[in-house]
Amino acid sequence: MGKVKRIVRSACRMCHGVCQVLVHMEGERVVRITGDPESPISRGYLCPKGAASPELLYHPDRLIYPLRRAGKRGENKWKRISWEEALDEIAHRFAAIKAESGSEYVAICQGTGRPLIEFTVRFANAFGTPNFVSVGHVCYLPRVAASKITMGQLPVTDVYGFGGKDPECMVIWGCNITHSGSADGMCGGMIERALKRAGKVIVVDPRRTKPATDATHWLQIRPGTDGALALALIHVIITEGLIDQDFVHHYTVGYEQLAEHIKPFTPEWAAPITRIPPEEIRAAARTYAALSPACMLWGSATDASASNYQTARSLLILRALTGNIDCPGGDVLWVPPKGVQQKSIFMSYEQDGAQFLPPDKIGRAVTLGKYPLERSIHPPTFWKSVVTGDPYRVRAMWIAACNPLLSQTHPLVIEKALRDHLEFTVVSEFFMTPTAALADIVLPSAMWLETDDVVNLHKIWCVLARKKVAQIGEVRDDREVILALAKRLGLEAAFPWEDYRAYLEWVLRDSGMTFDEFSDRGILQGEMRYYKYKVNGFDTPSGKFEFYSSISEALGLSPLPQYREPALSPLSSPQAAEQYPLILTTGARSRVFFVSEGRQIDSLRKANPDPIVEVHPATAQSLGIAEGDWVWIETMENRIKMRAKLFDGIAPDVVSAQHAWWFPEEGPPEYGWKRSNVNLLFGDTAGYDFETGSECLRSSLCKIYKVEMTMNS
Ligand SMILES: Nc1nc2c(c(=O)[nH]1)N[C@H]1C(S)=C(S)[C@@H](COP(=O)(O)OP(=O)(O)OC[C@H]3O[C@@H](n4cnc5c(=O)[nH]c(N)nc54)[C@H](O)[C@@H]3O)O[C@H]1N2
Ligand SMILES: Nc1nc2c(c(=O)[nH]1)N[C@H]1C(S)=C(S)[C@@H](COP(=O)(O)OP(=O)(O)OC[C@H]3O[C@@H](n4cnc5c(=O)[nH]c(N)nc54)[C@H](O)[C@@H]3O)O[C@H]1N2
Ligand code: SF4
Ligand SMILES: [Mo]
Repeated sequence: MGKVKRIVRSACRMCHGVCQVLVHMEGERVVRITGDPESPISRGYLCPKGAASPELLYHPDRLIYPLRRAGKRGENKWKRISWEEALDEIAHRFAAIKAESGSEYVAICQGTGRPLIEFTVRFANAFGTPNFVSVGHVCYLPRVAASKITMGQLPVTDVYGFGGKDPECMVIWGCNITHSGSADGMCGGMIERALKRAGKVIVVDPRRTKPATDATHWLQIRPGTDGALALALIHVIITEGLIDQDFVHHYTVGYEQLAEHIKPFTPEWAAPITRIPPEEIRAAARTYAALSPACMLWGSATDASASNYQTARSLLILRALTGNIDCPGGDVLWVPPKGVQQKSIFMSYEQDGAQFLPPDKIGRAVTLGKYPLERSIHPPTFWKSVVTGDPYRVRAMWIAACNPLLSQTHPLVIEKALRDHLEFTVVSEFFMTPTAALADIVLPSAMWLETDDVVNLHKIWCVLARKKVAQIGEVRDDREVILALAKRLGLEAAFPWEDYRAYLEWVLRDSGMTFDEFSDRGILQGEMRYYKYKVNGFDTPSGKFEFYSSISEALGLSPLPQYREPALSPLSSPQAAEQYPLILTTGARSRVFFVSEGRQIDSLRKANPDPIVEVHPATAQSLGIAEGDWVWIETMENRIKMRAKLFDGIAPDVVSAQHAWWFPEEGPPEYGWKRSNVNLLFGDTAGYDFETGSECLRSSLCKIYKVEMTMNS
């Protein structure tokens, strides 16, 4: 007799997670994932990563039991232990270090936003450690900080048509989610649809992306100079009188100062910096200002830059000058669904558990933080402190959902910290990774098909239901693990829930629904209201949109937007550029991999088998490089190997390299992580943005040359 077939509606999370999907089951087995055509948030969209979910679920290399190190660090000798043993040992070690040295001697590290963040941040706060290490300085948080400070909340592109209007003009600024699938709670499929409907499209990208090919204006910017372009656009809009008078007059402060400040930033000033001709800058500014509504989709390209906060402020100012804030088809402040606890730290500053931090630990005395806009600890600063012991040496660490050896800069320092200096490291993971290989305890985590959830990480106008349909080995949802650990450490005040299910019920408590009822509905939507600022003002000190930022000023930062040239560039360091004549941008997303993930998943790896660096054909020819050749990419810090892909949609002196490459098939201890890891190319030479600690991952200097095939190479 055949197995019973059924379909479960759920929500994918092979990336940050935004799409509603149908999980096709045969008996207890997940056989296929398809997009859910009835979903209002993703309307049937599915990318290759989502489709590969069953391959991850059933992958033979998955971690399925807790492991304790049995040999030397990195020797790949492990002993299977029970969850009880693992949790007892972790609790015992963390508590002992807290008693002996202080709670700040235990650090928590998490990578990009994933559901567990609502508990890792809370756990760090409850335990009392300020040392929460995250990649926020180069991803998303600079935009969140700029938005919070300038207008109270992060504006999001309104492409769903709730207000009865589609965007007439769309700006796609350093973002490529129609290719990668999704970011920041936006679905690439929905953007594709909106692009087709929009009259005009402006793309700001050094690479000719798909939307750039079809755009009204493609501004092929020199990497790292977005801040200059933004200032010039502001200049044109103000000097040509293209502003939305009503919005600017009634709902903003500091227009006079901005207009004065912006005078020198002409298109002629910006052209040699950005390499965009002044007339193109003017034309794009006029298009953006003339069409209404216009929205702007921004991405991580401006985050990993020398002045990310200032650039984000400029991009907010452009939206405000043109009156595109909180209007149908513009950039809106979503109204979340009623009755659902906003557990996302991006929505509610209370929910991150800050209230549990002991008052004496809020100050900066014991933190390793040093940047005024930092909400978590700057990774390069952190890892160096572990190696040098300056100002003190953290003793234990819990790395949950992060692969710092691949995703962070200074990986050789990180390796040394993990191998030689940390006394006790726990890693929660799906697979053994180069990072997990250096841990003392490895915990197996549940992937999305193995967990129930109320999904509202980046989703703003809706929450989605995710359903547990499978269970491999002894994997557990990370939040279940954190709850169990919190109990052992006496942190019930911060974690009052009996178990993970009780937590989900609490999240829905005021909605009048149980998790099962919610799960049947699949989605809960907020009721969108536009122009809320007309009634409530903006959540800023002045109650208005702040062109002139009072909070920036109070923090000692420039209250009006600025541009800073990256420290390594043909303009700022011409001598270095003689030796390293190419501009290197890294980390443009692969469609099939999520950062360092997916390299062991066959269907995905087939689509992108090797690490790729895009090179202009003329440059390749002059260097004797052919399509598919292995080349060295060398910076002042190090060199790595990738395969050249010839692409005439990039400037001749710019190359774009994929990030986070390792080779699971090569096995422990290193899994080939030192061969093609782009983050080996970044060190201290470029310095850090003094406001956020950001690193210029999108604009550095390099040279490339062909790998001579010898026996050793
Ligand atoms: N050079 C360069 N470096 C970059 C970037 C760049 O553009 N250029 N981008 C930066 C950006 S924007 C980001 S956000 C960071 C991302 O950095 P990371 O977050 O470290 O990246 P990932 O490789 O996606 O995730 C790390 C690990 O988390 C595991 N994982 C996934 N989901 C879960 C889960 O639910 N539980 C647990 N326990 N583990 C899970 C995966 O198996 C993976 O090994 O990288 C940054 N690094
Ligand atoms: N498939 C897939 N999806 C992902 C991820 C993934 O790894 N794979 N990662 C997730 C994460 S953590 C993030 S943060 C988001 C990031 O997603 P996005 O914000 O879309 O960022 P990227 O794809 O990294 O880069 C977008 C564009 O920026 C361009 N770019 C490079 N340098 C510059 C520059 O200096 N200025 C400008 N204006 N543009 C530049 C690149 O050419 C690229 O086309 O995606 C998320 N979604
Ligand atoms: S974009 Fe993300 S949520 Fe959507 S199908 Fe792809 S991996 Fe899943
Ligand atoms: Mo990110």
